[in-house]
Amino acid sequence: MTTLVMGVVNVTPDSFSDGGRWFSPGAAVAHGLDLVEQGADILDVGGESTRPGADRPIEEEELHRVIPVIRELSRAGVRVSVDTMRASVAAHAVDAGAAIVNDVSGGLADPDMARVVAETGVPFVVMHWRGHSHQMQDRASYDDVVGEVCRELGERVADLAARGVRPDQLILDPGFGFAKLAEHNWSLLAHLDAVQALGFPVLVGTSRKSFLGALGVRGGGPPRPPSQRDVATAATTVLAGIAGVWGVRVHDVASSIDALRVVAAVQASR
Ligand code: PMM
Repeated sequence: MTTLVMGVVNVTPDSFSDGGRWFSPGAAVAHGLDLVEQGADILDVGGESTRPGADRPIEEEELHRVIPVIRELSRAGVRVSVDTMRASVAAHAVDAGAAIVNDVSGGLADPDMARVVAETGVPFVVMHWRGHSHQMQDRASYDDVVGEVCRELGERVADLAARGVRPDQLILDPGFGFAKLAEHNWSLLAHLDAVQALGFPVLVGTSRKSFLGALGVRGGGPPRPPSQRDVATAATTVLAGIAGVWGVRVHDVASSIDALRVVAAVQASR
């Protein structure tokens, strides 16, 4: 099984790495089609920035941002996921053609999300989450980050199953950068096998995150800007590919496609 590449289409004015670049529907669709051209298997369309401290858009604004883009990309034959914490947005997105719901809160932010996911029957990405962006970094405290993330994801699985979501709908994501310090992200990347051992497909979303920007920066200097984190991101894609995860969620699709080609070529030569 080869690892899938999910290209990020943020239709937001304020996402940490590309906020504002693809904010009009036309620009977002063109960018998405470009990512598909580069080899993306799935496009993840989101209308809410989750960077630390970001304000949430109201529901109407989120719908206004994502639905036209999802409709047009789906019509063009693209497999689209909707990146949302709102059940109503997920439901409208599936109506507009989205084939996957990606919820960074794993169904915790909106009590109605489990019902919508159960009723639509689409795959559901359950990310490890400990709270909204203004509070999450206060909750980045662990004795054993790998054990605790796995336990908390397991609790989400049990809760969603109890609300009628089929286990075969679930994809788990350890939530890089969400209530995590750099050391926590590195531990999770080193132990993807523990997350996989929960028995579900796993999605890895390290792309351009600040723990990568801190690499090689000495003496507390400023991190490298997101635009200079794609080589490090591709290196994490190699690790994810070797681990055999289901998918990686990335901004720069071309470099992750190449990274996975390297993994495939090495594996074919064993
Ligand atoms: N990260 C972001 C947004 N959505 N979804 C999943 N499943 N996993 C992630 O790690 C994830 C996500 C934040 O990054 P962005 O601002 O570049 O979209």
